[in-house]
Amino acid sequence: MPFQIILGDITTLKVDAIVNAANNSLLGGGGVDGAIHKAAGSKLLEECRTLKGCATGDAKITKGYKLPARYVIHTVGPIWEGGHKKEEELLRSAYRRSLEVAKEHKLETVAFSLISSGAYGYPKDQALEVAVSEITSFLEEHEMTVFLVIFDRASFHISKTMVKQINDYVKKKYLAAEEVPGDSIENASNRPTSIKEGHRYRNLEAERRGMREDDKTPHPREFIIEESRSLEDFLNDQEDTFSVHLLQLIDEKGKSDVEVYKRANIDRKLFSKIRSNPNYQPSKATVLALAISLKLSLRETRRLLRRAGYALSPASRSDLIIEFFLSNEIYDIHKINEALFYFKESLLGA
Ligand code: AR6
Repeated sequence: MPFQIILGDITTLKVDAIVNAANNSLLGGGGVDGAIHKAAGSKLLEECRTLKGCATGDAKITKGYKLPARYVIHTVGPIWEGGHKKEEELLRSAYRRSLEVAKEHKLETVAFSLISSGAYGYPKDQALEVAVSEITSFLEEHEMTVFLVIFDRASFHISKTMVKQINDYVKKKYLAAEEVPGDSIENASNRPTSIKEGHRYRNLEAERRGMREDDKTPHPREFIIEESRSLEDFLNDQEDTFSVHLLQLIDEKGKSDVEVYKRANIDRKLFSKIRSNPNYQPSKATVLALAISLKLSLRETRRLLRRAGYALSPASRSDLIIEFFLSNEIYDIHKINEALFYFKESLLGA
């Protein structure tokens, strides 16, 4: 995966470079800066002294000394002063400059701490948003593997509204799967799920029965129609392999390969394996990442999953979280991965 959010201590990572949240003097401090200097040993401070400080929003590189990482990129994020002192611009610049320095040194794996989100007081959810958007937009143009290292899960924040919406959705779907008499979990996962999707099926039925479109009366036929279609799909699905079906979808959607693997957060090598091997067996996480990248509907996603021998289950919280995003047509893999990380589920991608 070109971009990954991981939990851990940045000083233990064996990568080409770790990015330090330093101050303008570059002479060490508390937080992650203190931890990095402690783990690297006094030679790091000696080299930092030769650098003559660093402006806020800029980045400078040193060797890693006793660290498992070969280099340390020292960047200085802004101190949060309420949001009207160009904090966002400066924080974006800190990420961008660090990545540019990494590129200049031909580094392939870089791990960032969440700059400014500790002693410098930048609100953690906003700091995360800036980090993800700057790193991922850089990765659209460059090949590199970038980790965003979260030190403790409790300090990982995503929007409260999003958390509530996901919780409500998961609860509703999970209970629905349990409550319908004679209904199996499998059938429940084939029902219309989002407001939009449910509405489309209701409209279909309303039309068939000569009713008004806004008639909200639930009708059992909705489910029967969906189920019988699924059987048809199932039989059709026996014809092509996952890879063949995926390539067809890419053509139909008019996307380029690069667009598809970048938006799926999977690396180029993996994508070319899938492309060149018609019998390639992907992981479920890869299939879902590709479905999101192609902006497939829930129904299309289920078909693609089936080609690879998988299904979405209403008994799996991770599947329901992904379903929440698909049914609401939110096709940003990084947003989905942030939510999965928040809920302690595995991330999508390779
Ligand atoms: N690994 C990964 N992340 C860590 C680690 C670690 N070992 N330790 C802390 N963090 P901060 P800032 C996280 O305060 O806000 C220093 O004194 C931490 O949970 O280190 O940019 C400098 O010298 C938080 O999310 O950096 C500056 O004076 C994130 O790293 C000032 O602090 C950043 O927190 C910079 O403040």
